[in-house]
Amino acid sequence: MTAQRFNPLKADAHWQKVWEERETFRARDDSSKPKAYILEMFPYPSGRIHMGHVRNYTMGDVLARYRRMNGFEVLHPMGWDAFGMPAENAAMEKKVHPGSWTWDNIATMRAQLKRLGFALDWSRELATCHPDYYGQEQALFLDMFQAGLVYRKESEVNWDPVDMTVLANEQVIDGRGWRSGALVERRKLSQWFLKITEFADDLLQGLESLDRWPEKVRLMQENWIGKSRGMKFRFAIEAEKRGDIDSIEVFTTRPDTIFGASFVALSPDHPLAQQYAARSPEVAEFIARCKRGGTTAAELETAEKLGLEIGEAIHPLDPDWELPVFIANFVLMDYGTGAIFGVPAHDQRDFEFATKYGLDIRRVVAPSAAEADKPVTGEAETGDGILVNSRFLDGKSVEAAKAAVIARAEAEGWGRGTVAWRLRDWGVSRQRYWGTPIPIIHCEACGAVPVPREQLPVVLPEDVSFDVPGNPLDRHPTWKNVSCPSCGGTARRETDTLDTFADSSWYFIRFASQPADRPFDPGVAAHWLPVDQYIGGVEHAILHLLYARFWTRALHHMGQLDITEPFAGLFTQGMVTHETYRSLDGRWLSPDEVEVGAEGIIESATGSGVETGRVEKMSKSKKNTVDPEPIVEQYGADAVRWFMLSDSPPERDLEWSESGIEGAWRFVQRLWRIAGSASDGEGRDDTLDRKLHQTIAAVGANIEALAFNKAVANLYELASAIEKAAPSASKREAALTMLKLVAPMAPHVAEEAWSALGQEGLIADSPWPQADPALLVEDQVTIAVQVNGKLRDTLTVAKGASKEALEEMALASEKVVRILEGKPPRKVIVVPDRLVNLVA
Ligand code: ANZ
Ligand code: ZN
Repeated sequence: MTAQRFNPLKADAHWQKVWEERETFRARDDSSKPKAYILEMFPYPSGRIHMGHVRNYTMGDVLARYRRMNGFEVLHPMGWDAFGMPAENAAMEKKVHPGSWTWDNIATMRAQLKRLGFALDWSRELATCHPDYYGQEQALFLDMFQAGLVYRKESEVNWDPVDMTVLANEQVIDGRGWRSGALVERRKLSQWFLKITEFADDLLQGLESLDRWPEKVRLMQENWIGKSRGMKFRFAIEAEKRGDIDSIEVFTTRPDTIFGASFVALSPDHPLAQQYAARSPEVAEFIARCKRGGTTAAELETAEKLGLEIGEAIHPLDPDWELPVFIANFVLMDYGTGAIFGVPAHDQRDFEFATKYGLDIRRVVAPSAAEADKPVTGEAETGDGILVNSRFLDGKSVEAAKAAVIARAEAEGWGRGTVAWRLRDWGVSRQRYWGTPIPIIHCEACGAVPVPREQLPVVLPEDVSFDVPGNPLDRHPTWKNVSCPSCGGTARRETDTLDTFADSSWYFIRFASQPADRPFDPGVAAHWLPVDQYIGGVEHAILHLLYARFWTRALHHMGQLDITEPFAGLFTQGMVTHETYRSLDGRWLSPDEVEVGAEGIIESATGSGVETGRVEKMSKSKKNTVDPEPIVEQYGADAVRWFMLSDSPPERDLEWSESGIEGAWRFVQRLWRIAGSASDGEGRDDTLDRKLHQTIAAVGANIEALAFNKAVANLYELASAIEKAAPSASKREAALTMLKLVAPMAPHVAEEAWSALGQEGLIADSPWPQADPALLVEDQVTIAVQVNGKLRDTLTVAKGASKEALEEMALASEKVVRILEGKPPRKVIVVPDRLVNLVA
């Protein structure tokens, strides 16, 4: 090797070109090798690649390259989750078309990813905003429509009266529109829904088979689906105040607490509440007041409890027991029956409500019968125990009491045991431009008519403007007004677009197979799926994964796929963090704006002191991001990749530091020097041979376990061992093999050194080295040889030597022979790998 230093600027570009020209990472559908599908969550093209992407894609890349070297045909694709609101916001702010903004970003980010040398099959690149993709999504939507998995229903949305637009929940901040600041209203709109609830049980059951998913993600999914067993029953309304309402049906998961009831409450959206409102302006005003706050479950959880008493109900187990009936803001309409009975002693929301309105707080569950009369104070008691103050239930366990109440209600006919799900059907309608148009045409005469297949894709019109608020599709005359495909009459195109989560619910199938004329080829998709290893952020642990699991099941249900679980293995990586800096007057400063001065960190522009803040997730708002691009230019792709893998376990946060990247750069240079020093030598070096083979085994096992930081540590040790060793055939072999072991992580320096050493072919194409099992055992141990408990000699033997062998060697020791004076010992005690004691 001639060059003293490894030059990443030259080498990176060279090898990236070679891989591209040779199509090294192209996945072949017809390969006879076993398949491995490695996928990282595809990025949103927001503008530039950030460190989180670099970390995520580096991990997937190591695994992909490793699997390839192990004889797998690897599918490792990349694409763009390209629809969504930021593009429309950019359109409004910067007066650019959302499409050109998005495509420019994709071009930038694609180049940035290529610069990192990822082993991706770029021939399969896709962008969800391309008609080739979303047109096929429209076809799948129509398949689901025909299979009865799609329906339309009136549903409430957040309406910004100033921007005249529907807002997502996260765009409502303290009840106001995030952009306009106007008080948000609730409006009813006809919206499209996908029937995810039809698969609720199956989505829950399926979690059990996902043994390569993090436990916490499975639990999050389980809670989101939220299966709860309970009971539905009716409270009769007291006759005098009844009007035309004679009973209220409630849902409970705690029928055991029925004797702890102190009130009944209706959701403000409950039809009965509306009936009361029609009769009473006071009720109508109260309902309007409830709706002014947010109405999501999370908002209600923290909002002040509000109630208005409207009547009296009769306890189903005691005709003389009357309970007040309220309309209460914390009762949701879309859960259970939209009505509850409140048990303040054992439910925190009910406790707060009862405290505010002076209602009874009666204990019905206690740790023991002796504590039956202990008051419940401070907060509700939700723990387990036995029933007290509960008539025929007294003394029963909670579970037994639940069963007893359900049995009695069913026998007497006033209630029944049920199952309730937290999971709601998936509302996919978005009143936005930059999304997949829903392929439906509305006709006065025929209703909702699917766009005929041969007319797909329904392409987004290009000539739109964002100068006026609202959805530009809604005011586009030629796009919107069409004739009915069924009767030919005047009709209008659906102007809602699909939630972008729909786009990411099947992209992994399209990566596996992307014919021009249909969404995918079932045979080819079946070959690649499921994804063997999926890697991404834990922020997608619920919705994205659930929707993708649902979509896969829907396709299975329609006979298009043979699997129900899309991701056999899931890994959620930690975040990339960085110190934060603030000027003395409180401005956040970016790492580029500060430098180390004589007396600590200073602001470069002003020279004044800087307060160093906490280490936090890199974010634009805290200005603690580090742009990967200049770092890659300065240190090269391998150093960046190496640092992303080396410093912390992949599931934990990684703190970006200048010293860390410098250390990685030095190690890349060291690899180069070690490779260069592997001159021809003679003879074997047993210690180095063992170290090498142990490293081969350890690096492989650690990559398989995604413990990349441990694999890196193994390689540091090997590097030191090689540097220390004297020239030998072993040393040369170790240096060459080390290049293969680092190739998945630092592929450019590995290729460059491999070729400089005159090796055949690409290292990326080389087989992964095999560890020799004979060299894996910890080589030698020192055995103490004692005579009558006194140390007389030591033996260096192979680890695991048999008792007989040890005894024989001890007796052959010259020193022992001398002490025993040739006589055989009376007794021999052998502790393998430790000692031999001879009793004379
Ligand atoms: C009586 C009771 C007593 C309750 C008690 C809880 C504790 P999970 O377990 O999450 O399914 N609930 C029912 N429908 C509701 C709605 N539409 N809006 C708000 N709350 C509702 O929650 C079920 C429990 O939440 C139900 O059981 C009901 O209160 C309440 F010690 O009934 B429970
Ligand atoms: Zn028609």
